[in-house]
Amino acid sequence: MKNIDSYTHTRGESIYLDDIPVLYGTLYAACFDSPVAHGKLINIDTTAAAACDGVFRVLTYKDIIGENQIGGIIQDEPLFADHEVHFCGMPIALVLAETGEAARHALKKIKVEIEPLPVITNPREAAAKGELIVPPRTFKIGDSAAVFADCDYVFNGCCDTNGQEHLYIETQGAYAVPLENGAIKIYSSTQGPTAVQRAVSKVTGLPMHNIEIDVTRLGGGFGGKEDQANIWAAMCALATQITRRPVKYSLTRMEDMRMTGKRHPYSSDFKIGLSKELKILAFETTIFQNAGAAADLSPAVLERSLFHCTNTYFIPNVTATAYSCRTHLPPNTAFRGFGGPQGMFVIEAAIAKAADELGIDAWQIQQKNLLQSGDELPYGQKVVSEANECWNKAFDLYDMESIKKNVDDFNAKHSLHKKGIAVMPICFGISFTNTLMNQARALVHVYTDGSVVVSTGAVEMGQGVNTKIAQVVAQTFAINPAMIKVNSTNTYRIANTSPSAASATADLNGKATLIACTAIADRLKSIAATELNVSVNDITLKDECVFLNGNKTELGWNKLVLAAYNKRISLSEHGHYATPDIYFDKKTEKGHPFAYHVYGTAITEVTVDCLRGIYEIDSVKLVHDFGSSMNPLIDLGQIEGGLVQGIGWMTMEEIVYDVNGQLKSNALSTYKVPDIYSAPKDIRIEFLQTQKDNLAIFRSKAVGEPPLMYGIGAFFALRNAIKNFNSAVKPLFDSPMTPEKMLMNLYGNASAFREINAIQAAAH
Ligand code: LUZ
Ligand code: MOS
Repeated sequence: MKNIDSYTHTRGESIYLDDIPVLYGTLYAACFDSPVAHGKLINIDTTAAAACDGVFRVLTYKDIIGENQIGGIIQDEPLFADHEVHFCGMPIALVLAETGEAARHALKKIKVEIEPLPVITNPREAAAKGELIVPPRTFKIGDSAAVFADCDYVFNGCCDTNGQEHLYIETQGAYAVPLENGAIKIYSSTQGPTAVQRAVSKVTGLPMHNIEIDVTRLGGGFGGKEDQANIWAAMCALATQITRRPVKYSLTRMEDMRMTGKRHPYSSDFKIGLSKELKILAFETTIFQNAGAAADLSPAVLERSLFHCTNTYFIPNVTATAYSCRTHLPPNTAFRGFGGPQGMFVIEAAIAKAADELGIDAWQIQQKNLLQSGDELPYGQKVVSEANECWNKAFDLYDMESIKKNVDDFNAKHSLHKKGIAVMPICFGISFTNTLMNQARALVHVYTDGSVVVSTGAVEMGQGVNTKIAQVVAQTFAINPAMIKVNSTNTYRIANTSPSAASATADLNGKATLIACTAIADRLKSIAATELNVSVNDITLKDECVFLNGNKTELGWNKLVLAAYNKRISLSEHGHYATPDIYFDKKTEKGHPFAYHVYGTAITEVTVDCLRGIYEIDSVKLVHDFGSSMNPLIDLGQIEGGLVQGIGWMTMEEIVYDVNGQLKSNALSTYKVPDIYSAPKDIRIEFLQTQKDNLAIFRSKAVGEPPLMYGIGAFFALRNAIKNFNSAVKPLFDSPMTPEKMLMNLYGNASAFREINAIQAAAH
């Protein structure tokens, strides 16, 4: 089935937040944010701003009616700075004006007096000073310390991954509208309508039932709107509460890049022990997460890094410890993969290090340690593995032997261009790691003309979830998708939603939809049995008709629906789904947190111009474990998008904060994201079609996040190309591999780049 949004998308008619027609009297908001990363806030002077043309009012923390608090997991994040600022970009005041231009003009007239305090931007420095968001956590299986003594080879090292800007095409924003009796309706560009409702409730002091959140769709989320949409919605709601006027705030790109958190940068140490046969016997890692100035989702992200610290390998002895470190950067947040990619980079770096030292290809080690069904992960879950199936199929189908031979031949012939290859196998756990979040609801109404409307907690953000929801309805009722409308996500129709996140949205909301539709379909079948005077067991719904023992009857869908209505049978249902069989005990750090795992293997080939340091991703050829895809076109789109986003994170996207915590890469002129020219020249995607029973909707495995991690292969392929140019170089495990860093690696000693960076940072 074609994406139900493709018609309006291609015509530019799809409605995003900024397309909602504004009501008469709407005020436009703009936020004044801290120019300093850390300091005492002595004074805020808004008088000149308030006097500007078109300005209606300026709000600060003093105007908050409820609590000045928007922290989710931990209550450590004020909406507006009160006595201290903790990061550059921290909201301090909100200007409300008749136009957006007037509001932004007035921002320049706000004066703040801030007494600077010391700034920390490095997570290791924060940890050394005891600046932790939560106590460290350790996942442990076996006894790594003891086993290292028995290993034939032991290697250690360290690695770094940088942050990543979400760069959703639609920036953050909200539009609040006053309703009667003090209630407020908020249109929000959020992945988590209930999270917004809770934050607004706290800041306004209104009970949740007086706050309606409505989301038609987002122009991208990628995790950036899982929690951080709350801020702008809370600001607009507060402004509406105070002024009783509609208030809209749609951020400019630079406001968005400056004020919102990003993917967490990580810095990690590792130690890996292997046998002569290349079995990984022991692995230890200590990871330092750069959380930024407040918790946001960092503790949950940290947890997912630990869950993925052995990627798709069976390692019998593992000790992994993770620190969430408080720094003076904007609070970092969810980003596709949610700490999983950062955890997986560490084990891949450890394997590459071992391969370097042993003078072999990393894939010889990778292949020998792939998970088999029944293997236990460090957190106690035993897996149903497709790791070897994906790997073997990729090596056969794409003929790894000849890929390698072609690369070797090329490298022998060329001295200034070198190719490199890497294999990136993945294993990603599906479910929110916080078990309670794995629940969802759906509301289905069948109207007397036979048309159907469905509402769920799922937020459409371009990933195609609404199309999948419509497919569930169409399949269960056996009706044409044109008869189905997927309604906006609204907290009055669906309460207590989990955010659309963790790749689990179609699974959770699809299952709730299936439950609701099945209940209605069962009632309709009973009616049909009565009408036809037969047993209900002989009835099926097919082709918009009632079938009796496989034969079409005269009783069509519309007639059946009307018959049920005439008999006063409910044509509506509210379905509730909670993932069965999952649990996790944080005391022992053991359990079965994931409904299932998604596997895959990608082979990446790159060519480096060794004179200039620039490079091309020649191809990424992968085999992906889709289960039984319910929508191959949508799923292919997710694989391509995730892959390219992952490559961007690993190669060209470079977030730069200076030592004062100022974001230097604060616009698209200074922050480079992949475009069509930097995407792989050739992407091949092969389905590993499996019919195994799993908890996915229609056995169609979750596809949102897993493919991002194929992008990690690009880093290691580039690294291998460097070694093919200059075998004396041992490039650092320091992502992203920008062309600049590539050039330094090709010619320098490997640490020259770091030294230059340190000199540059000091000069800022
Ligand atoms: N969000 C969340 C997520 O709250 N919990 C998770 O486990 C998760 N995983 C991936 C992406 N978002
Ligand atoms: Mo996400 S990182 O699934 O919001």
